[in-house]
Amino acid sequence: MKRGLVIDREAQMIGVYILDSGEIYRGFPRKKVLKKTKIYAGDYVLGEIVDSNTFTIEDVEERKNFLKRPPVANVDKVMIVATIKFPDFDNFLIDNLLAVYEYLKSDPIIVFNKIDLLDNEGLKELNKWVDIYINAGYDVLKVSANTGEGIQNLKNYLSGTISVFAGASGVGKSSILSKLIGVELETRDISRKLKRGRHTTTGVKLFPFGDNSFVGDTPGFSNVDALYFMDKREVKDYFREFLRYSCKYPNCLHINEPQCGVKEAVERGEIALERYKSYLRIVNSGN
Ligand SMILES: Nc1nc2c(ncn2[C@@H]2O[C@H](COP(=O)(O)OP(=O)(O)OP(=O)(O)O)[C@@H](O)[C@H]2O)c(=O)[nH]1
Ligand SMILES: [Mg+2]
Ligand SMILES: [Zn+2]
Repeated sequence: MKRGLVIDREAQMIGVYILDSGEIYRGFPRKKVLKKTKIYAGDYVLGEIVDSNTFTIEDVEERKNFLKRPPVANVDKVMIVATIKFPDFDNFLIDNLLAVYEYLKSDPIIVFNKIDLLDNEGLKELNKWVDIYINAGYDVLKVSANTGEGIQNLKNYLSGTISVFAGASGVGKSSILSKLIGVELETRDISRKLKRGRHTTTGVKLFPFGDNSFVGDTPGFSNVDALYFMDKREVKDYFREFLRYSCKYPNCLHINEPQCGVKEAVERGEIALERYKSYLRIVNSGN
């Protein structure tokens, strides 16, 4: 049997990318498969090529995660795109997105875009936030979709992964997507075979690029409230840097409790005050 990745999922359409050859087929799941599970973009499937267009899906591998927004399985990285200017940086939104995607068992990273627009003051601001998020334990990349700066580095970073975008409107998600895949889209019409029977664009497509890397075309959350997903007592578990400290009380919410390792770390400057303020704002919004 051959192993493939579902890269196009929409209505009755299943596009399967064969992992060792890069060929694309239309997938038809056996009845026994449909009985067992739905099929999503990002699913790894096993099956047989039966003719030049058709791949019968005999099995779907267990998923490591599933994002509902967008509906993609096995997401390795969520690129949370942000800008310092145009639009202004919104750290509270970023902190919510980081918590939510971590909660959804994907690995969020931060991609600062539009660095071409920054003057010296803007660059200082950028570096301040980069330090804060690196210290918190997140990977941070700096790019410009306009000049192409940092794009090759981003490609290398994403090599071999399935990734999707999230982040506010206007930060440049679509622009980065076309930079990542642009050339290949022109030279290789990956969706030609799959277009027959396409209806409205409610589905998700994963675009192959680089070295067995795939990126989703449908962005996830542009705005999100962590308490929509989790109880306020759980939020602390999704601020990565908090997990390095221990407190007198195992259920410490790091608010008013005595001998709180997290508050002490904030006082010592080891945890950024900006992050801690976001945490309090999330937790206090849930009363
Ligand atoms: N100067 C500069 N402009 C950029 C850059 N990236 C994107 N833009 C511009 O920013 C605007 C918004 O970019 P999009 O890629 O549409 O942003 P988006 O995140 O997809 O926005 P939504 O689809 O509304 O969520 C466009 O006018 C882009 O040309 C960049 O690196 N530098
Ligand atoms: Mg867009
Ligand atoms: Zn505490």
